[in-house]
Amino acid sequence: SSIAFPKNFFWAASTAAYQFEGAHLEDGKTLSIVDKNINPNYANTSVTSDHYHRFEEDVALMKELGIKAYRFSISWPRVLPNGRGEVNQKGIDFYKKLINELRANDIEPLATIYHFDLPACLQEEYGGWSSRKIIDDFAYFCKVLFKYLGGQVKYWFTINEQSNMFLLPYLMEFNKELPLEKQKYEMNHIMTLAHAKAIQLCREMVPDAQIGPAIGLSPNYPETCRPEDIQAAREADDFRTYLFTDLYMYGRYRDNVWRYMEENGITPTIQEGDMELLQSAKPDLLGINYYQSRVVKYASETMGNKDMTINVHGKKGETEFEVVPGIYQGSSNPYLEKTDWDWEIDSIGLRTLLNDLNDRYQIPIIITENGIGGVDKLTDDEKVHDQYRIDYLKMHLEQCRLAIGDGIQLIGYCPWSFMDLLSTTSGFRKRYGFVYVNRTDNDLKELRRIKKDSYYWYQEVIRSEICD
Ligand code: BGP
Repeated sequence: SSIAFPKNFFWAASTAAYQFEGAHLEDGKTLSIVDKNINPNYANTSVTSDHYHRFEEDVALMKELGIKAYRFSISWPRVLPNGRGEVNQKGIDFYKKLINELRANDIEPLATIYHFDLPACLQEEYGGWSSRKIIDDFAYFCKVLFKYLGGQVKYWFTINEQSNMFLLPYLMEFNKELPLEKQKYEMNHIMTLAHAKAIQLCREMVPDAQIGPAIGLSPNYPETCRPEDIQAAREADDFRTYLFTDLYMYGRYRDNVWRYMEENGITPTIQEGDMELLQSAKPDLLGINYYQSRVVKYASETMGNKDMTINVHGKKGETEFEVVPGIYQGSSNPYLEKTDWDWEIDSIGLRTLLNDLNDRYQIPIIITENGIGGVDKLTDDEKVHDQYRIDYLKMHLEQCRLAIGDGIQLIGYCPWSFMDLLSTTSGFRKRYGFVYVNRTDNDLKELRRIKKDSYYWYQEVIRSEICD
C-alpha cells in the first residue's frame, strides 16, 4: 500500500528496571515499593533477567535485532538509595555505561524516569505519593538524572502509566484507614504536579531534549447501542483517559470528573499555583502503552463501587470488571479473542485510540508499549515458536501504519518487551520478549538468551519497513 512509515521512525523495544535488571540489592541499591510488594507466589525482583550483569550482551542482541531506539527505565533507589541526598556513583555509572553502549551501537536511548519503583524509604517516611513532600524529592531525582545523563539522553518519559497506578492499587501503597477513592484522586493530583516539575526542569537543564508522559490507555466501547451505554462509554473515556491526558496537555480537570469527585467528597487538595504549574508544562510528545480495548455499559447509582480484579493465574475468566456507580461498569467483548490472562486482542482499537488523541491534541505520539503476554516453550532444539506474538504485533503494526495514513504523527513503536522479563502479576510464566530468557520462577538455570521466532520476524520488519 502507499502508506509508508516515516523516515527516522523509531523501531524500538521496551523494558523497565525492576522487571529486567535484577541486582535488587547490589552496589548500593535499596528496595523499592515494588521490590517489597511483588506477588510472592511468583519470581521476585532479585535476579529477574540479570540485565544488570549482562547489559553488553543484551545491547549486542538489540543491535543484531536492528532496533533504532530502546526504552528502559531508571531505578530511583539505585541512583538515590535514600530517596534523596547522596548520589550512588555506582548506580549512575551503570546507566552511563548502558547509554554509552547504546550510543556506540547507534541505538537512541529513551529513558523512563519513574516506572512504579518508588524508594521504599520514602513510602515509610511520609507515605510516598500520598504526600506533597514527594514533589521535591522527585524533582531532585530528575535533576540528578538530567545533570548526569542529560548530555546523552534526548528523549525522556516522566511517569509510566499514572493511569494504571490509579486503577490497579497493587502498584501503590494506600493507607487502609482512609477512603481509597479519595486517596487515589489526591495521589493523582500530586503525581501530575511531580510530572509537571520534571518537564520544567528538563526545559531548563536539557533544552534540546523532548519529554512527555507514558500513559496506559484503552478506548472504551459501548456494550450496546442503547444511548445510556453510549454515554457510559464516553464517560469511561473521560474518567480513564481524558482525566489524565487533559491534565497533562491543558492543565485542567474534566468538568464531569470534577463534579463526580465533588459529589462524592473526594476532590484532591488544590493549592495556589498548582494549576498554573500544570498549565505551564506542556509535553512535547505522548507515550502510549496499548494492550487492549474495553467494553462498558451503564451502571446504576445503586451499585457499589468496585475495583477491577485482574487475572494473575493465566486461567481464562478470572478478571472481574470495575464498577463506577452511576457512570459505567466494565464488560467483556464477545467479538474479540482473549489471551489466557483475559486481555482482549483488538488491533483496530489502537487506531481508534490514536485518532481520538490526535483529534484532541495534535501532538507527536510514540507507542511506548504494545505486546502480548503468554506461556512460551523452549523446544529440544532450542527454538521458541511464538507465532501468536508475531500475529499480534503484525496486526498492531498494520493499524499503526493506517493511523499514519490518517494523519497521526507517530514517531516510534516500542513493543513490550525486548526480552523476557518479570511480569509484575505473574512472574516468568507470562512472557513478552523477542528473546527468551532460560529460567522459570523457581529455577534460575543459566539465564541464557535465546532468540524466538518473533525476533527474526521483527528483524525483517525493521530491515524492510514492511510489516507482513
Ligand atoms: C504495563 C506495564 C509494564 C508491563 C506490562 C505488561 O502496564 O507498564 O511494566 O508489565 O504492562 O503487564 P503484565 O506484566 O502485568 O502482563
